[in-house]
Amino acid sequence: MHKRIGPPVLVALGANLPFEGEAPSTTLKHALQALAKEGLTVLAVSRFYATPCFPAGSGPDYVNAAAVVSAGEESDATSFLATLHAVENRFGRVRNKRWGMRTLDLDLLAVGDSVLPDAATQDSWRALPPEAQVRATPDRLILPHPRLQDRAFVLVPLADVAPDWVHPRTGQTVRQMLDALPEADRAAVKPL
Ligand code: A4P
Ligand code: MG
Repeated sequence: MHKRIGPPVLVALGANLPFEGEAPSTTLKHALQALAKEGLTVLAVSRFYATPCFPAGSGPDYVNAAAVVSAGEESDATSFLATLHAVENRFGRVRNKRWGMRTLDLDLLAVGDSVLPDAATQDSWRALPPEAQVRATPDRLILPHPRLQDRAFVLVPLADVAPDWVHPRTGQTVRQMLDALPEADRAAVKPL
């Protein structure tokens, strides 16, 4: 019997604090193994990158990476996010401050070309001005991840594994989104 692959699921990984004495890059490797144990098939993993903390000066540098995973037929976006949160918790993630330092952050960037909860809501989160981004935290899953197109620390790793993925609302590929960022942002993301 054929196992259906389902839509590609794009995941961003980040960490900027050690967990149980292990460096962030080790935590990311273990997190990828944990996703596989949760039944996800890890199809591709980007290089690992050292990236300056955003907002600037708010903590140590991050290690960031991206992965393409598949859940076969079990491709419900909400259960993906629950799986990511379960793995974050296992690696010591404490949610105290939004955009705060963390031992592990797993964000769901996209599930194929799904737009959630609907196009108008995704558009309004994507268009949020920077001042409002700091204050507003979504209380439900937004797909694609609303800040995906803004961040070199997401797009540079993602371009390793899914350069031709097309944003379902803007029509831009990962490569095009990356090219639209300031050169200084791209240059600050360095392979480990
Ligand atoms: N949520 C809605 N949509 C999504 C989605 N597509 N993926 C909800 C993940 N979560 C989503 O997330 C806050 C709320 O957003 C949750 O209730 C979730 O259901 P969170 O993971 O609890 O909190 P967070 O991680 O602090 O917020 P967020 O928005 O994920 O933070 P960011 O935007 O990921 O920023 N600098 C560098 N260099 N590298 C980094 O990786 N990461 C952050 C975190 C800040 N600075 C960084 C990095
Ligand atoms: Mg997060």
